[in-house]
Amino acid sequence: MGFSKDFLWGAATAAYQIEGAANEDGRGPSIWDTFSHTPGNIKNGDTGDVACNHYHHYKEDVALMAEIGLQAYRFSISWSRVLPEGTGATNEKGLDFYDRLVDELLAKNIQPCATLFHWDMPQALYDRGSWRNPDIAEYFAEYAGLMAHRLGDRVPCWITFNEMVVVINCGHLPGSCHAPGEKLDRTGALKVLKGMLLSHGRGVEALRAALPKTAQIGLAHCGVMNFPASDSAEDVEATRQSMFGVPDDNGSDLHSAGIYLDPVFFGKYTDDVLTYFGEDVPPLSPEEGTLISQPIDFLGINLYWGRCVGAGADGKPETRPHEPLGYTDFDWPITPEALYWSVTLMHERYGVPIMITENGMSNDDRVDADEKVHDKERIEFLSSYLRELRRAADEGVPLLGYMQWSLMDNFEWAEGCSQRFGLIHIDYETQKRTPKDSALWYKGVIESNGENL
Ligand code: IFM
Repeated sequence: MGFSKDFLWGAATAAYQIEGAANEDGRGPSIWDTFSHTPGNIKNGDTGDVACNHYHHYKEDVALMAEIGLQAYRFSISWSRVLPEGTGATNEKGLDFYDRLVDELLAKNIQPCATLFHWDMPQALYDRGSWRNPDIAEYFAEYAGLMAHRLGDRVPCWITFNEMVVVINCGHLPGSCHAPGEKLDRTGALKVLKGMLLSHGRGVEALRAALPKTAQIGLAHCGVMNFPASDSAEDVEATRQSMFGVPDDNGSDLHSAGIYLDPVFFGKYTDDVLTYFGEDVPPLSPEEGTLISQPIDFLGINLYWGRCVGAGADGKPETRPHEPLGYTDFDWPITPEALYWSVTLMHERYGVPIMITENGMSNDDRVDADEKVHDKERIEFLSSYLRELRRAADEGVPLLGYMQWSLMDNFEWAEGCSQRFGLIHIDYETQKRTPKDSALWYKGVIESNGENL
């Protein structure tokens, strides 16, 4: 069966990671500007001030996308570039940038897919209480409506939030290494999450009100994405529990999809979650549940690796030893089976079509004497994961597309520019772009619609 004929092959990026032009054309500061400029927060003192300078190189970048044969491009909008204070006065030059980017993509027959929030909250809104401000969902809806009115005639695919899991775990808990660098307890972090969930709900409402009926709206989730030690019903059930239930032997408190996605799809938490978190979890009224669980059209999954899980003697999930295919430059284990299982189990639970909104690896890529980048590790990585995705397609899981992370090397948050995830190599000194061997390989995959994997 393989991938459907309208399956979209693309690549993804995020505004703060690539755009640069941090202080140009009226853009307001975001929490990532503040965080990256605070000494000691980012490896080598890197910032996103320039990054890939995509703001100025976007035409060249779109031309490279077309050379690779991309059918879709997932990018994020910098909230503070279009609304410098997060609400109120708009910045015409910022809006104009996204207009031009979208037009350039369409001219090359590449479908745009816009993410509204990929972590760079306007600093002005953060200063007003951030996700704890009782008006935050209205501000988010204002932003969503603004972008939908501006780009909705040309952008058919929208994502509200990217990885709430990472926003909470890396930005708001002890040990946080991402902006805003808050160190809250569990109660505080769950309040932040509630603000994001309500904002997602109001955001979907605002998008629906402004977009054509054909628009596809989703959100992008990561978190625990495990795979069973065997195909036995017990191990598969234990894997389900590890992904959607309360923490298992190796899970940390705030990773389960049950905390993030159950409210989005069911408007409430399971009894297990309520019992486990007790009073730490802020209650959701029926009206709030209905708002948060506005129907959406797809679930985006960002998948890099997973844990091998089996059923313990009591049936509960336990982590099993597993030899990965290798490790990425980030030291993440290479576990392609996690892709098959995550899309299968996520679709089973939530029932909507799935889009892979991120998948890829960081690698120690260099431009060789022949002026090429021979990243055979990435080709091996991507083919092994894509074969697992095709297995899910063969079994009938509805899959909308695959957005490789990332189109180009970029500012990898706390790691600065040291981790290279791109299909395109960036020389940060000269801003020279060099498509890697994996880009050429991906072109062949796209042309064969994944048949040649
Ligand atoms: O670079 C990030 C991206 O912004 C969100 N998902 C994971 C990627 C790799 O760490």
